Amino acid sequence: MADYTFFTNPMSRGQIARWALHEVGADYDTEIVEWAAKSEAFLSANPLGKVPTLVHHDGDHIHVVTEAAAICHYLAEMHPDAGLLPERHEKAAYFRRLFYGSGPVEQAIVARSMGWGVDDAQKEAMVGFGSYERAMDTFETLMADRDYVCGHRFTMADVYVGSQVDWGLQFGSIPARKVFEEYAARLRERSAYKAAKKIDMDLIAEAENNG
Ligand SMILES: N[C@@H](CCC(=O)N[C@@H](CS)C(=O)NCC(=O)O)C(=O)O
Repeated sequence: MADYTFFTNPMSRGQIARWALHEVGADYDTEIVEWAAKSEAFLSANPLGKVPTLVHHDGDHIHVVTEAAAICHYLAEMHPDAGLLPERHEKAAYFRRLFYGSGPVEQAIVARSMGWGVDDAQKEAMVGFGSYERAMDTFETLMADRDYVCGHRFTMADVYVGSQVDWGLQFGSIPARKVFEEYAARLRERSAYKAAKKIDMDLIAEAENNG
C-alpha cells in the first residue's frame, strides 16, 4: 500500500493537493471520487464528502487530513527534506498568506461567484473578507513586494496561495493584475506543477472522451 490514499476529482480543488504531493515526492494512490457515487471509504474518511481528502497510512497510524491548505502544510511537515517548510523568520509571511488565501480570498471568491454581497457598511464589518474589492486589493498588496509568499524562496504556502491565483486567473474569479499574472507564470514553470497538472488534465480528457 502506498503511504497516502488521495481522494480527489480531477476537476476540483484536488488539483492543489496533487501538486503538493508532487512537490514533496510522496508515494500515493489516487481514488477518484464521482460526485454522484461517493464510496463508503471516502465518506467515512470525510463525512462532508469533499475533496481533496488525504489518508496517511503512517505505520500503525491512520491520519485523515482535509482542507487543501491543511493538506499542503501537513505534507510539508511530513516531508521536511523537501525543504518547503518556512524558516523561523519566514513563518509570519508564510502563515499570514496561507490563512489569508484559505480564509478571506476563498470566501470573497465564493461569495462573488454566488452573487452574495453585503451592501450595508455595518454588516461588511462583520464579514471576514470585508468586501471582494478590499480582499483582492489587500491580496495584491500582500504579494506585490515578493516573488513568493516568503520572499525569494518557494515554500509550500505557494502551492495553496499560488493555486488560488492560478485558478482564479483562469476562471476570472480574481482580477488579472500584473502581480498575480507574474506570480502565476513563475509557479507554472515548476516541474511538480507541470507533472501534477498533466495527470489531472489527462484524467479530465479521458472522462470527456468516455462521457
Ligand atoms: N474547504 C475545502 C473545500 C473543498 C471543496 O469544496 N471541494 C469540492 C470540489 S472543488 C467538492 O468536493 N465538492 C463535492 C461535493 O460537495 O459534493 C478545501 O479547501 O479543501
